[in-house]
Amino acid sequence: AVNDSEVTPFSVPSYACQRRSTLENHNAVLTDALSLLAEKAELSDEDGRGVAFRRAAAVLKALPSAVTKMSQLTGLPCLGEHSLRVIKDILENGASSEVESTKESERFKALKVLTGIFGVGSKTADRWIREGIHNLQQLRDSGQTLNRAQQAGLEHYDDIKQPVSLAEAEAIRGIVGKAVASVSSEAQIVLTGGFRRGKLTGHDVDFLITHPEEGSEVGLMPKLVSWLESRGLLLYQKTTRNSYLECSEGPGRPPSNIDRFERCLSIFKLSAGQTGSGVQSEETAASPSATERQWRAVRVDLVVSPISQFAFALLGWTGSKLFERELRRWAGHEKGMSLSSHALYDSKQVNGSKGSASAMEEKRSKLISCHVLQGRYIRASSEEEIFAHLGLEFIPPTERNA
Ligand code: TTP
Ligand code: MN
Ligand code: MN
Ligand code: MN
Repeated sequence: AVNDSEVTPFSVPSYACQRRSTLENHNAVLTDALSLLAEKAELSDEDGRGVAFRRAAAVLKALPSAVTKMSQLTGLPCLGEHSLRVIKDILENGASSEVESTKESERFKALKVLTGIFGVGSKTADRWIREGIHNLQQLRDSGQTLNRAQQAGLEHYDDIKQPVSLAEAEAIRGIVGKAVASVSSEAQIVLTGGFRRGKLTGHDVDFLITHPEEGSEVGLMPKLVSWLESRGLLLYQKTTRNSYLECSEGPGRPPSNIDRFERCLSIFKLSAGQTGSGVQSEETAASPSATERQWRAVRVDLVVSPISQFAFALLGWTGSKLFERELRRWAGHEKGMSLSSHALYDSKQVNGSKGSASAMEEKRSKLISCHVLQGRYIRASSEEEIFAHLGLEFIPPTERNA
């Protein structure tokens, strides 16, 4: 055994967007525990705490080998008192009491089941739990009014909770690609989300669609949805139109974190024949009916972006969610810039002056910029350019699995 004085502490940069996070994880037991606590916090509307656990988990994911001693963690960023306590518990006792009791908690289990229904968020789930609804049967029996998304979510619950395989994602890529080509000969489509990061399974399939000629992307989504619907390929869809130019403060407003692209959240009907093999193998079938019928339901997200915003949209929709959050935090805190899935805005370049503005000046310029464009928008036509503008080394999609 190595004694503590010989232990070399690990070292990683503070922001996840400064690190290369592959899918390889030498600390899965620890990161699973911290992720579960993050999930509990998020389901309890404690977002700050959730992010803290997500950041701690991401730091452990980035380590080159398994943590065996607390002393190896000295000096690592983002490991708060609470996360360290959980890690220590696991290293010393093989498990964290807090994690174990969370897993057993009726409230946590109910929140997981209910928010697992497409269209149900933590607020709705919480209300239902307070009304005594803890599972799907109780929800069905309750006579609760469900919106269209929730009805579809409940109906296809077993299929949707089943992970989507890469083969299924590729099959859907083929179908959506054909649909896009049919409605516009020049429109382009890319697979984004977890599959672009090299994941072999996902909870859904994400696509970004654009057109090489600015403005020609307008109207693509309704045509695409009609094409798919007329062929019976959609079990559910809800399209939200682009609202980027509707911000009350006008175009001078620095971009917010919420993106406003035209998007379609859908549930696809994927036939067994389309994946080239059976939809589900006998062993993994959720229910007999899932093998008898020759199709399964798959969540698919479609987003349309104008070409001028494509690089930002691609970066924003590739994830991971924590990587995105860290990019925006880096931009804001370290560079005085504001990054969204639409644009990069340099708020410190007021009247052409360079150098870092004081906090007061920055606050003032942000207030003014609601009315007059003070900073400047930075153009970029590739992800590489965006990283360069942010003063970051380029991290390819497969290394954004923070
Ligand atoms: P998700 O599809 O939720 O996540 P994922 O693809 O990384 O993981 P999974 O395999 O479980 O599907 O989101 C993909 C990316 O899209 C994520 O980086 C954040 C981004 N995104 C937005 O920008 N706006 C949104 O409203 C949503 C839901 C996601
Ligand atoms: Mn390794
Ligand atoms: Mn996804
Ligand atoms: Mn998605």
